Amino acid sequence: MPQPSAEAAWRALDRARTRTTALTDAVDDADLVRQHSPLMSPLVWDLAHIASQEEIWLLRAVGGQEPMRPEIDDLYDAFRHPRSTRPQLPLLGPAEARAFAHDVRGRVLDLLDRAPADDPLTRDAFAFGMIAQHEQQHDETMLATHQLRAGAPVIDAPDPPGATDLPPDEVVVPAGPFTMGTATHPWALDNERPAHTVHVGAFALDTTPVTCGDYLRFMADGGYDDPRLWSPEGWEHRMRDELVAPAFWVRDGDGWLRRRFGVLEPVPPGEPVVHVSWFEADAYARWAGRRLPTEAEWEKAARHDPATGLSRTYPWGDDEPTAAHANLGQRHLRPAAAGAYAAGASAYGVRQMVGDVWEWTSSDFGGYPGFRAWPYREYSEVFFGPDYKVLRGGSFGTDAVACRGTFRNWDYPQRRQIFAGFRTARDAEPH
Ligand code: AVJ
Ligand code: FE
Repeated sequence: MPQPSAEAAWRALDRARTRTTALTDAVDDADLVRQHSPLMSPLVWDLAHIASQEEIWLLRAVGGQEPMRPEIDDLYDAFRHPRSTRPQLPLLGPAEARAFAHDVRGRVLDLLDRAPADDPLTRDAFAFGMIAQHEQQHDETMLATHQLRAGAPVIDAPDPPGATDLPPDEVVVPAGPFTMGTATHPWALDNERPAHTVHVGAFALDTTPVTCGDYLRFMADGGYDDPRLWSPEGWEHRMRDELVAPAFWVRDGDGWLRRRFGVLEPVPPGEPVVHVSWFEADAYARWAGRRLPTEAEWEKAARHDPATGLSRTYPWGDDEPTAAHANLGQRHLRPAAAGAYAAGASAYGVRQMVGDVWEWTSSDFGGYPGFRAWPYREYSEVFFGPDYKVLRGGSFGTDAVACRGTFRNWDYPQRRQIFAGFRTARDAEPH
């Protein structure tokens, strides 16, 4: 299997730690150990869990070292303790967690420094890339925890670029095969492999994610009050949780405001809607006379280049994402307006597939034909089945190292705390 270079892996680890430090230093110790929502861990758990996974996969598995603190393994095993119960555990305190993370990273540096270029270590560079992605995934989770915390703002970022031009509402992707997944991307995780050919029927896809303005029309048209627009489970969820708007929206007279990282602001009509569940996205699509795209449709529209017949790494090609391509990496703390990032368009002219908001697809999470769990079943395989829906494309809170045209995320269809939005599709006549 192709390997990321050890140097690239090191840069990615370093960038992840800068972000972890910023997210955990932004709040005081009381806030670090507090549980801001039963859906989330205290931030101090994420911090020590990041270090614990790094110790297990880099120092023990790659470096052959003895466990540093075997007695804490259990506390940071995500499968032993659900998020809601983590505050009750005898967790490392803020100072201890920071010291543990610092110690582990120091030893990882030593390991890399001592390894000659042809050492098996550099052949194991995938493990370093996997751990960099793991830390960044938890950084995005910690960013979602920041969004859930009450109180004055503690993080800030400049606004993203605006829309340049509005593309046509939808594009048609003709029927035909494309290559889904990857056999060669050095950072790809097990669920992105192997590459395989999928035949996709003709479909039309929104060129941008659904905006808050679009979503307000669904709300104003009684979308939340019409059970015919919802799946049975979705309607149950809407009734039980008394949903009337996306998460973090606050009524303001006849209109709506939204709370974003501690700031109350008008709902921006031109910006992709975020913090909606799969059930809400599904109901909106039905209201619009459309449907959510399947995962294969999403990936074909993002990656397939009809001129070459090949699948690209990113919608725009194989170049690494820059600030001109996509809203990634917590450079901004909100999605960019629909119609931004013309340079990030796919071969079919679809915009903002990578970055801005995770996009719900209609597909359940499963393994591709020939899937092999690697290096551990608990990364993906244990989640396969009808309980989880696939999300694609990454959000403004996703780092580039954990985002590409093949990257797959998944969550329960009722979840709204993640940075998730959607776009819609419809069947198209074959020509
Ligand atoms: C891929 C985002 C669903 O956060 O549960 C973190 C990533 N896996 N630690 C998650 C993950 C193990 C995972 N998601
Ligand atoms: Fe984890």
